Amino acid sequence: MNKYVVMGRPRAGSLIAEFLLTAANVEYEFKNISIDEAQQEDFKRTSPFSKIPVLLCPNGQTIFETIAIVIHLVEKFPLLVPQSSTSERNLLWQYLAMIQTSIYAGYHRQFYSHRYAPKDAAEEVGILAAQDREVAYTYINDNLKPYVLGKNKSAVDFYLYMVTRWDPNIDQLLSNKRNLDSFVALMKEDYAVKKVLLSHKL
Ligand SMILES: N[C@@H](CCC(=O)N[C@@H](CS)C(=O)NCC(=O)O)C(=O)O
Repeated sequence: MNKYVVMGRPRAGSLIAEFLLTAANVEYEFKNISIDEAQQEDFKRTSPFSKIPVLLCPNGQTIFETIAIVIHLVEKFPLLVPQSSTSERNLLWQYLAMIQTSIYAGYHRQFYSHRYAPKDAAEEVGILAAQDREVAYTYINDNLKPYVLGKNKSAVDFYLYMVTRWDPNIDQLLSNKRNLDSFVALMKEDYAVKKVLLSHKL
């Protein structure tokens, strides 16, 4: 059988696909896509905004957009999530959506502010994005027990851990968020996290 191929870059959003495949004990290949390669017409036919991650499935289908990749993987490998039609499952989707729109996209709005507003307003866009992120992180921190869905680790924990890795000032972020601080420490010890980060020498 063909293997999954995760197209991405070592520190980037492709980590979530690698964490989930590793947690599900599924072999995959990692294909590095440089910024230049992502701009090529060939890659744009697969991912129109030149973004990674892209997941190439064993049947040849490619999937872009992180949330779509996560949904594909949790449907394929149900051990990564609570059963369907449970209240935990509803919370899984809620937190995935929240992390995607407020935190993941928030980092993007801050680090690439010039893409979202004219020069004279770009800095303000970054500040607003950072404020939104703080609201999301504070809410998540208040509800962590010790994982996002309670006592059982699930796919959304890997997602949350991945985005915290991008914070420009992680010490400051965690300084007033005790639960999030403990969560990050727990996730650093996770088997899949350690294996994937080691594979990239991170
Ligand atoms: N909505 C996309 C966003 C993906 C994204 O922003 N990827 C970043 C790397 S983590 C990227 O490719 N950035 C290059 C660029 O924006 O040109 C998703 O969720 O997959």
